[in-house]
Amino acid sequence: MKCLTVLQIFCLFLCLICFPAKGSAQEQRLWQELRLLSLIPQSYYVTSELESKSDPSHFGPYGGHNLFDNNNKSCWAEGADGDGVGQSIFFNIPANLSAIIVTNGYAKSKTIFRHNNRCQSLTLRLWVGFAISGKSTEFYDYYLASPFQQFEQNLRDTAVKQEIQLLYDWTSILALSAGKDNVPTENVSRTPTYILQLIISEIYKGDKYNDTCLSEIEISPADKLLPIAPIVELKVSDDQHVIYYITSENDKIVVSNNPALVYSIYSQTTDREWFVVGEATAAQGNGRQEEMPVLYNSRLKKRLAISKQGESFLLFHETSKGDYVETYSGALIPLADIYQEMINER
Ligand SMILES: [Ca+2]
Repeated sequence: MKCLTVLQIFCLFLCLICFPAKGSAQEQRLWQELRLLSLIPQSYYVTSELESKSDPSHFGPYGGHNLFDNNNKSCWAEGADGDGVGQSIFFNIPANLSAIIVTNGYAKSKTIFRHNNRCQSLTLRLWVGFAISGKSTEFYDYYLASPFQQFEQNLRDTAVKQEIQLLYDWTSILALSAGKDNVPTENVSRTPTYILQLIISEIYKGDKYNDTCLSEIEISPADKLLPIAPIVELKVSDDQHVIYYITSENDKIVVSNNPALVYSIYSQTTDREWFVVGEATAAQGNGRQEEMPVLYNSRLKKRLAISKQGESFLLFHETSKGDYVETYSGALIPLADIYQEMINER
């Protein structure tokens, strides 16, 4: 048996110094299971929430859904023991996303903002995930995911919106997604999902409660248009049984298809995300068919027959203060409230 000489040992040592990172980084990339509550338009998962409902079919008053409702009067409040440091939210984002906009604390009022903890610093960790085939349930989608890059971001102690630039190396991330590195390939979708995790790492102390809150997370509007193409036209099929829309990418998306009904569109918002349609039964009988005006959201593919006041919806009012739908008697209902109602109906 030949013994290693001092020179050989030295060379081996040099090799270990010079080439350790490349091989080991690939071998050490760990994949673990993550799950997101499957919701339109935003899937998410929170590690805890205040006054949590154990049943996933019901939202708690401070659940993660409040982060994506475009409403500062609702917030996610973590529900762990202590001040909330270490608690986090996961949500999916489009590839190449350059920024998110957050509203810190419980922004409902100045007093409520001060009463509760706010985020002083967040760790923003980007995961690359692949949906696990056949594992989705009614409520959750499961991913095999690996943390890719993370950075720390301080937040100002204010209820005003603040932008966080996402300083990720998307070129490398997209290369990874395309199959480099040891990406899992068995029993997972080939399409990558990008999941952003915000971890509370430091807090501003509330003067009354010890729960850390965050009111809103918005995907930067400029980026939002990338994955979700604008709606250019809302249409009813020639036989009047199908409502669909055409996107700027020329995709045809069916909102409702019901051979028992005939549809006619009464009114729509400028972005065509909301419309009122007259619904009548398709059965041919004697006499005139009554048409019922029904409010629809195109993206959610959901309908709301009558308002809380028990009246029909008719026209839209788009103002600088917000968008409203007018009821038959002239009451104006914020579309943001109806959107929340539709999201809550599971
Ligand atoms: Ca909110």
